[in-house]
Amino acid sequence: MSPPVKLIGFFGSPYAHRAEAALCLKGVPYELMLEDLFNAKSELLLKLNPIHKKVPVLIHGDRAISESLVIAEYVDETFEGPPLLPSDPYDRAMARFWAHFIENKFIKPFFMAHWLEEGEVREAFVKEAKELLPLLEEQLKGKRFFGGDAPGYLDIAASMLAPTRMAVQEVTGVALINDDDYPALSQWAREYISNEALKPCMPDKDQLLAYFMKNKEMYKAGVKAMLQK
Ligand SMILES: N[C@@H](CCC(=O)N[C@@H](CS)C(=O)NCC(=O)O)C(=O)O
Repeated sequence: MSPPVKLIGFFGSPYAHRAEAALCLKGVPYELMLEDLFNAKSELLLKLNPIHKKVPVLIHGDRAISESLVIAEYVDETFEGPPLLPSDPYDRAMARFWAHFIENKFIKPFFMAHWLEEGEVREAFVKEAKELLPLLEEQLKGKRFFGGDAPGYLDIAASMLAPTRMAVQEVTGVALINDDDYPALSQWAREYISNEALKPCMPDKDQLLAYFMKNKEMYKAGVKAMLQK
């Protein structure tokens, strides 16, 4: 029997959602342990992720794994259930390539464009995001999900463009992803949030909206501070 699975997460964290999504898609039961990141981090989080001190952390028996995409791959390789990564080595490499693209090239300009105040700096990020978005749109051509007919590893990697992006878009009024410019990405996001297998771990839309509304100023200040580093 497989040891119990626990996940240290945080409501509103798109990274924690990735780990939950991997567990949900594989049909792995897990206990969610929510951190209060705005106050004190738990001793457990600090002990299990001493290097980054961030959520998510997956606990599988006496093992702990950090980093959302590393967790997704671990979950895929460890548990039975529908594969998250493609079986063909080239397709697998491509899924990892685009996940890397999202992580290291796309997320920053895209979310900076949402949270920054109007100005030249924001405009530069908007321009960059608009240059990159067609590349993701292209990946969805003729497919419901990045992974094909069902969500997989790349959908998990891109998942912050679904529930998180939709809430952030509503709170900031910035709509870079919209039906006119990016119909495939827009439709994908709707399919993602309403996917049956993902339902148990999909954050409640109103709660997510309330979370970003409440913390709007903190996010705005956070992105400004990131630029000054
Ligand atoms: N690269 C990490 C990022 C995780 C991350 O940034 N988590 C945030 C919550 S969304 C966190 O724990 N922040 C706490 C902190 O920065 O101290 C991953 O993919 O898991």
